[in-house]
Formats: sequence, C-alpha cells, structure tokens
Amino acid sequence: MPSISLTRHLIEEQRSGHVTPDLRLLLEVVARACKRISVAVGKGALGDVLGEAAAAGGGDSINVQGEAQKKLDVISNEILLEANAWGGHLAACASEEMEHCQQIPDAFPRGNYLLVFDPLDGSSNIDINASVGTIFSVLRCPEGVSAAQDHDFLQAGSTQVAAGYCLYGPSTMLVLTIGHGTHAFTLDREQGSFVLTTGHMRIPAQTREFAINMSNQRHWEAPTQAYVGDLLAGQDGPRGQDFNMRWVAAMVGDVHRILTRGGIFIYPWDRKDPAKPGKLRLMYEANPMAMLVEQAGGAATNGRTRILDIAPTSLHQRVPVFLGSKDEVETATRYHLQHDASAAA
Ligand code: FDP
Repeated sequence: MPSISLTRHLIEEQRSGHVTPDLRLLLEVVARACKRISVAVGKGALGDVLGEAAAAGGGDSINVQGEAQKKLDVISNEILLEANAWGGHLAACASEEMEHCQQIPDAFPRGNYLLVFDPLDGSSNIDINASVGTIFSVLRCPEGVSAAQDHDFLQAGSTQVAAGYCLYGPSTMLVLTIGHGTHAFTLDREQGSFVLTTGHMRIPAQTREFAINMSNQRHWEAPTQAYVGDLLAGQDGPRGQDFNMRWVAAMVGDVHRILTRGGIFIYPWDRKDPAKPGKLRLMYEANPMAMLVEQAGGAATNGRTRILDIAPTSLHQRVPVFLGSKDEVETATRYHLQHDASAAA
C-alpha cells in the first residue's frame, strides 16, 4: 500500500466534493507553515528561540491576553501570517497573539476564507522541551464582505469548514478535519511531507482517564467539585471504578492523547479570576478542538452547552471546556445541569 501524503489526501477530498480547490490550497499553506514552526521548535537552545520575547521598549513582551510572550510564540505567529499573506485564499487572519484581525495586504488578492489560530499552544512547555502545538480554525468570510473585521469572525463553531492542530512532540503530527472524519498525518522529516498515519480516528465512548489542573480545585464551582470528587473516589465511590489522571499542560497534547486513546479533558470555569469565564479561548482553542473531537465520535461542552453551538461575542472570548469520550462528557455535563436545575427549584 503506497503511503498517502497530505497533498494526495486533500486532492482526493476535492474530487469527492468535500473541499474546494481554494480551501485545499489554504490547508496546504497552513501545513507548510507548521513544518517551518516544527523546524524552529526543534532547534531548541541551538536556535536562540527559547525564553521570553522582548518588548519594543525593553522588558518582556505581553500579548493581548496579558500573558508573557515567548520568542517562539512571536516567531510562530509571524511564520503563519507570512505564509498565508500571498496565497489568495484568505480574506483575513486572527491570532491569539494579535488584538485584532489582520487583513490580507493590498498587494495580494483576497479570498473567501478566514483563518484563526493559536500559533503556539502550551508555550509554557517550550522551555522544558515538552510538547507544544499550533491550533487553527477556518471559517467562511461572510458574503459581500471585502474588508473583514473582527466581528466577521464571530461565527459559531458549527460553521467551521476545517479545523486542526499540529503537535510538535517526539514526532510532528498534523491532525485535520474538513467535516468528514478526523485524520492524523505524521511528518516524514526526510521527505519533508505529512503522511497519513491514522485515518478516521475514533475516540472510545467510555474512559477511565481524565485531565485537569488539580491545583485549581478550590476555585471550581460545586458541580465540577462533585464530578471530579466522584472520579477521585474511584472504586469506593459512586462511579465504582478507578480513574487515572494525565496532564500534559498543553491542550494540544492532552487532546491528542484523547483522540488516540480516549479520556476527558477539562478546563472548567473557576473563581481564580472572576473576570475570566474559563482559561481557554473559544475561537482558536475550544472550537477547533471540539470539531476534531466530534468528528472522531467524541463530545465537547462548556459543562452545560455544546461548544460548537456557542455564539461568540468577541475574538478572544474564553470558555470552560469539557471534551473527549462521549459518555464521560455527557456525565460531567449532567452534573452541571442537575446542579443548575436543583438550584433553580
Ligand atoms: P499555555 O498557557 O501554556 O499556553 O491555552 C493555554 C494553555 O497553555 C493550554 O494549552 C493548557 O491546557 C493550559 O493553558 C494550561 O494552563 P495552566 O497551567 O494555567 O493550568
């Protein structure tokens, strides 16, 4: 059986009518940019890419989220912007690292898609040489819009035409959906191409593995406390079985584990910072991951509502996230809905 490259996979999807020529080329450009980021990440300490980015006026650079920017956050953002500027497939790009979307420069033709990305998710893992990744989501530019603005990106996740991530781990993997299954490609470093290694990934409906930052436990709301408490009670508790915990501390790594062998990943709402309704961002973390997970048979909610049904109100909006094995996500969601119902009674 000859190996199937990403290029061949996308051409076959185009022949099946699942992807337009423009979207195919756009995804190829994103994949090419991810290869460049993979090279930069792989250089580590030899490439002068580790550590904090410097602000123009001195000191550490802070992004729009109020978070310190790593050099690799900035490098990855620039690679994605530059790679996507000239292809003619995009109307605009938005990124975790930029307050507002960026239109395609006038020198190049503008296309019909919008690209939104987290250039380097899990960047606190960079300096310890652990997995990080790029997460991206592709939306249609609304009809008749010639100069896309932030509000043109504010579409529910269910309208995404493609979503994916590239994981920079021991191997570099691109995991992609265009709404017809979730497929994983591994970068063949000698050939320089992504090769299909797992087609139609499937997340088992049941699991005994969960992922959550337990250090925030005291800040969680009551139903999250109750749900995780029952997982921790193991065999002696109401669930009647032991659960194991895994936490990569980069969403892209935790979601990859779940797509590979199941589990539930949770970043709940907490009281640590009441101004933030969750840590993760809807447009370029929760939405693309929710689409990938649903396309692999899993589920994704904010504890109450399906993530892909949430109507966004701002580009950098945060949401609580519960995603992974379908039965387990439904169980966790039930704890929250039952709590709300008894509080309202
Ligand atoms: P990071 O801040 O390192 O970029 O989206 C941000 C994220 O990582 C996720 O990848 C990860 O799951 C989470 O934050 C970890 O945050 P905490 O260490 O604050 O729990």
